[in-house]
Amino acid sequence: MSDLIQYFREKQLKQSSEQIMKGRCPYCSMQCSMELIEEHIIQRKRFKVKPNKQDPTSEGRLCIKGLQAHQHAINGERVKYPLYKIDGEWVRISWDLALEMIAEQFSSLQQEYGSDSIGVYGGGSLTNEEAYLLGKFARVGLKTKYIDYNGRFCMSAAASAANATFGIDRGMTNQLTEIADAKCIILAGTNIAECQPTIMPYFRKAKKNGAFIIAIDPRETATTKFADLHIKVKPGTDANLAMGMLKVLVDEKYCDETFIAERTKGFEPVLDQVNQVSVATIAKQCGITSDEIRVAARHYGQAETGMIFTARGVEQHANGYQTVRHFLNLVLATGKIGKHACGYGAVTGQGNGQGGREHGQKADQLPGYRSIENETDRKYIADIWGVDESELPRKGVSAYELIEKIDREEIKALFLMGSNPVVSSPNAVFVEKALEKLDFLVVVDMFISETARMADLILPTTSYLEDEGTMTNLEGRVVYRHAERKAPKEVKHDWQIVCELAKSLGKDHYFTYEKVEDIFNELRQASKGGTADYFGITYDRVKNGGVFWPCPDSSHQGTLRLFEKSFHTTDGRAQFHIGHELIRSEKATKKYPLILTTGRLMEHYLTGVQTRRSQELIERSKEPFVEIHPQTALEYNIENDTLVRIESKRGSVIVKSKVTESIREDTLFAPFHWGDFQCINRVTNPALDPVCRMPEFKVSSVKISPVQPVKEKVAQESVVIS
Ligand SMILES: Nc1nc2c(c(=O)[nH]1)N[C@H]1C(S)=C(S)[C@@H](COP(=O)(O)OP(=O)(O)OC[C@H]3O[C@@H](n4cnc5c(=O)[nH]c(N)nc54)[C@H](O)[C@@H]3O)O[C@H]1N2
Ligand SMILES: Nc1nc2c(c(=O)[nH]1)N[C@H]1C(S)=C(S)[C@@H](COP(=O)(O)OP(=O)(O)OC[C@H]3O[C@@H](n4cnc5c(=O)[nH]c(N)nc54)[C@H](O)[C@@H]3O)O[C@H]1N2
Ligand code: SF4
Ligand SMILES: [Mo]
Repeated sequence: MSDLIQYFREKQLKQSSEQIMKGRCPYCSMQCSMELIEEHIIQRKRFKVKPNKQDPTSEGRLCIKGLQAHQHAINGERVKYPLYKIDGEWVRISWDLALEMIAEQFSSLQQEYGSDSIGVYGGGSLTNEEAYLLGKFARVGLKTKYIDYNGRFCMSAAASAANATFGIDRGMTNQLTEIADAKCIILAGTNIAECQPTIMPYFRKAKKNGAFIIAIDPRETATTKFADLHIKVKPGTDANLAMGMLKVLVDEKYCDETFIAERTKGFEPVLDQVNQVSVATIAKQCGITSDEIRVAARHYGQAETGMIFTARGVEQHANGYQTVRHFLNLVLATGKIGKHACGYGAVTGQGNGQGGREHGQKADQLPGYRSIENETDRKYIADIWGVDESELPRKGVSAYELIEKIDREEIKALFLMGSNPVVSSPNAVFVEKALEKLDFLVVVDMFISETARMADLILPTTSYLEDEGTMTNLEGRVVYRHAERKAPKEVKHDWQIVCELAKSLGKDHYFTYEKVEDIFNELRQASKGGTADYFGITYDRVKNGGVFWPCPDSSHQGTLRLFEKSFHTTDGRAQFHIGHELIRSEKATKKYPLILTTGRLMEHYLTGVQTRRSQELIERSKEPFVEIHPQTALEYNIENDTLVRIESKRGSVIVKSKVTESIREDTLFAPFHWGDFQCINRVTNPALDPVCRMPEFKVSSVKISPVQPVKEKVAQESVVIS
């Protein structure tokens, strides 16, 4: 018997293997790194995930999503070869045929309707190299001006506000380690505890050191529970709140006059504006008390050091640009910037939400944060790319407007890489109908997402464990992503797909890279001298803990803290903002009496394509819901944990109710991680910010009603008939 056991043990050992890999979480902007141990025991695979203690940003932490991220990468539903749709059925085809087909379709459409008849849509999960390449491919490979990406729905308000105020858009002005010494911290519309969980210890340290923490959110979250003061603001009124706080700072003399005089401009008109507002009126507009505004302003004004963070809660509005600028007025008025533990942070969302917005995926942008409308910038990039400046297209339109152009049949084909707009765009019913009008839709993804389902052709791409490159995290630190797992045999990297497609379009001479580092080296050159200057950042340097941009040469240590001496504007001064026109496109009406806001849950990531394929995560959070206050639930006859219909003038969804006192009475909240009839974006509002074109994801006027069980409904109807 023991011989037999011994025999099987030896056999098992022979068939077992272990691979140790370095990796970096594919999800949020913390970009936590890890070590993965993949064990093969006979036929079974087992993963162990260990955080990387040396990671300077995560400091050796991983959240629940990072610990489970491999589950989607090894999921059996991964697309493993190109798929072509014939009569509604997916058919496996070869790469050669797939690429030939795209080239043929794109070329013939362009011949008939012009270069701009093809659109390109990218994403903030792509590496810096891939985001750069996609921008170049649109302008040089396809010569279309229509490229934009999902970051339009994410960072555009904060980015445009920071550019206008400071002359540069790097999400955080300081390193995370400085948070510990900030004595007052304002968290405006940011749920860091659930959206960047591994950041929390930085804030816990600050609290331990005596910081006063203020959270502004219409509902209670793990973040507001951690704060000392929770201002339960009415959605869409944050700009007013910030203006009220500025009034208190001015009236009670908390402004730093020397800083204002020496380092800023435009304060006088702001003073005039502040003198015209009343804290009591603002409190009423925001659905809060005057005291809350005063307490918050005094704490921030009195504190020696302080930081303000904003995220999508205050940014995803048709007045998102203005709202962020009003918060930046607070930073400038108190001079709390450019010094230790003083600064601003737009908490970047996606894994490469920072780098993805710097190197050319945006409609109006060239690499290095250059402008596609600036003649010098155009010439510089045209030279790097080896084309004539006159050949470069001009600026295109934002993501939602691109979909509107598809609806108007001005754009005939779309090349989509790294996004799921059928679920993530506002007014999703319209978006789906628009995409149906395309002559040809190509989707590059790991899975058949809700959008990929509509494609003519799906090209399979590699996952975070397989695709090497650099990412720029929420601090502005450029980091290296190892890719040590072998990709499934027929699956290609996004950058390879772009290069091969360029080749089939006869443009291969512009895309001659042997390895991904070659693309990064071209990006370095292209960004040289630009606002987002990566020239001094090399693969050797990023492999060693990462480098903060701007980094103009290889002897530069990288810019850890921005604005110590001057701002990035032409005269070096930061610009105050005035603005009375606080657009809120939808108000509660008789027909749609409630305000719906949307956001995230800890367990899921964006449209859920990846996290809904993780056993562990879906078990923790199976289905969507809507948070509703008990008083409101009573009014609309809604019981806890029952099906309800949420309806706006655009569409409706059915989700479960979650009756909770943690939300304002006039507000509903729903996560957006699910598709089809549970996709909350069927209801949301596509009103766009006039400056940055951010949609109003956080304010939609809606009504809510219980969905009666079918039996009950039939019984009721039969009574009516008889
Ligand atoms: N678990 C998880 N983490 C993520 C993501 C994810 O999908 N899941 N996504 C990543 C990405 S791409 C992003 S952009 C970030 C987003 O990170 P956050 O912006 O922090 O996330 P949200 O949940 O969209 O919004 C934050 C909070 O804003 C509140 N809010 C809603 N409307 C308003 C308003 O009008 N005013 C104010 N003051 N607050 C309001 C919501 O109640 C919510 O608690 O998270 C990143 N991290
Ligand atoms: N109602 C509401 N809607 C929102 C928001 C909100 O707060 N409320 N937030 C908005 C925000 S901030 C964001 S960032 C967007 C995000 O919205 P989307 O861009 O739709 O986000 P994802 O779910 O990440 O979709 C990415 C798709 O690309 C695939 N993918 C992942 N990594 C890669 C890769 O490396 N290469 C390729 N080719 N494919 C990849 C995934 O499988 C998935 O199908 O949603 C926006 N929509
Ligand atoms: S989801 Fe964000 S916080 Fe969590 S492990 Fe991944 S990168 Fe880190
Ligand atoms: Mo985002």
